[in-house]
Amino acid sequence: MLTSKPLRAQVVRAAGTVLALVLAASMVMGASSSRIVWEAENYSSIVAPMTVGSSIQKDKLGSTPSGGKYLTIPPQPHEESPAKVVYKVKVSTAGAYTLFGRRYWQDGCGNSFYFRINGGTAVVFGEDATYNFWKWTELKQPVTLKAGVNTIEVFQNKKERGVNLDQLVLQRGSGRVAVPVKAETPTPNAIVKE
Ligand SMILES: [Ca+2]
Repeated sequence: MLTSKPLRAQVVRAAGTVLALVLAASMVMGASSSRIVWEAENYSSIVAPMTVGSSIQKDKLGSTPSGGKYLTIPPQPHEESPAKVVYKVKVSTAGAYTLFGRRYWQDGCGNSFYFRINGGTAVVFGEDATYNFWKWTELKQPVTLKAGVNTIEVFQNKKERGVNLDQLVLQRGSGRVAVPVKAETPTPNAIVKE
C-alpha cells in the first residue's frame, strides 16, 4: 500500500496535536481549580470599621504586604464592632479546600479573626503568638466549597483589634497541604464584585 505511510504519519501528527491541546487545557484548568489566590483588599463588600490599610509595611524579616495594602480593623477603640468583609469567590471544582490567610497581628489582644464559609458556623482564624510579622496561617478546619460562587466572610472576633490581613489562598485538598511561604500572584477574576 503506497498511501499507508503518509496517511499514518498524518494520523500520528493529528493525534499529537490533540494530545498537546488536551494537555494545555488541563494545565490551565488545573491551575484555576486547585489553587485560588486573592488580595484581602480585593473584597466584594465591606462593613466599617474594617478598612484598607497601608501604614504597616516592612516587618523585621523584610516581608511586606502584597500590593502595599491589606485589610485592617484599627486598634482603637478596643471594643466590639460590626467590622466585616465579604468575598464572593469563584470556584470551578467542588470539594474540600484548605484556607490560608497572610496576616499581621498586633499582640495577644489582636491576633484573630472569625471566618464563616457559605453561612456556616463561625471558625476562629489565628490565636497564635507570632506578632508583628507578615505570615501565613492556616484555618484550623478544612472548608467545603461548591462549584460556582462561594461566600467567605471575615469579621471581628469579640474585642480583637489591630488585626491585619494581606492575602488569602484556597488550596484544594485537606490534611498535608503545604503552608505558603511568600506573598503570591493573585488568580485573575477570582472575586465577584457586588
Ligand atoms: Ca494585599
